[in-house]
Amino acid sequence: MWLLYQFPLCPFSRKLRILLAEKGVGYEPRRESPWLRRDEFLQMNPAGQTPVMVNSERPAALPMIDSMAICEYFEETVDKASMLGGTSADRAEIRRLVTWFDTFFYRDITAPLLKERMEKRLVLRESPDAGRLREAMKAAVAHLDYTDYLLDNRKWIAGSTISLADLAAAAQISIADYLGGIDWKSHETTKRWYVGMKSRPSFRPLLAERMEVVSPHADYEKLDL
Ligand SMILES: N[C@@H](CCC(=O)N[C@@H](CS)C(=O)NCC(=O)O)C(=O)O
Repeated sequence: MWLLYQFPLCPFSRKLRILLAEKGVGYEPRRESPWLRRDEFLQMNPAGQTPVMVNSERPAALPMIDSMAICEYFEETVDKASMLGGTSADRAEIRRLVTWFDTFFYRDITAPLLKERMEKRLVLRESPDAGRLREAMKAAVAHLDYTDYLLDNRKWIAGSTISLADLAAAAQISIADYLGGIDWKSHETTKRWYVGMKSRPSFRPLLAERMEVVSPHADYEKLDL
């Protein structure tokens, strides 16, 4: 049995969980709060980050660390629902956009929202910084302008078929949306694509999950935003 160490608002774990569901790979989610820096978790992953995946039937095997490395492992070992397919050029574009969302969208939007709206409340017991929240929401507008542009020119984020880039984008956007960082007005193209992502059986169950002390806005799970 695969064990997945994660927490409900980790966008990297969410991307991986959508992939696992698309591929029909079963796993047991294990709640891990990286900010607690638990010794047993640090022994598994010295970087102290989620997600981490472990095969409980192979205790001698190394834990799998880093969402992209884990996604690539399942791409290579499970044929169903390829999310990194096509030509070498197609795969380069998919990887570019996964990096775009995992690095830039996370840095500019998801990470500051998690810090201000989740970590400060749950761990630091401080009020959020309104200026930082405003900056993250402004950055979200610029990022959604870019996803609008991509989706105006292609069917899916990285090309003509759904790929890991769509999973990475939907994971980051959904956590930002949970934390109230997305204004859907004037982003009709991305909104239509996101409603399609939300209605996938691989994604819907994740939208029902909640993080203690932080609730999403009323329309977060709705398909008619
Ligand atoms: N590159 C890593 C990033 C993982 C990551 O940043 N996880 C966050 C939670 S969403 C974390 O564990 N942060 C705690 C820390 O960096 O100490 C991946 O793709 O798995």
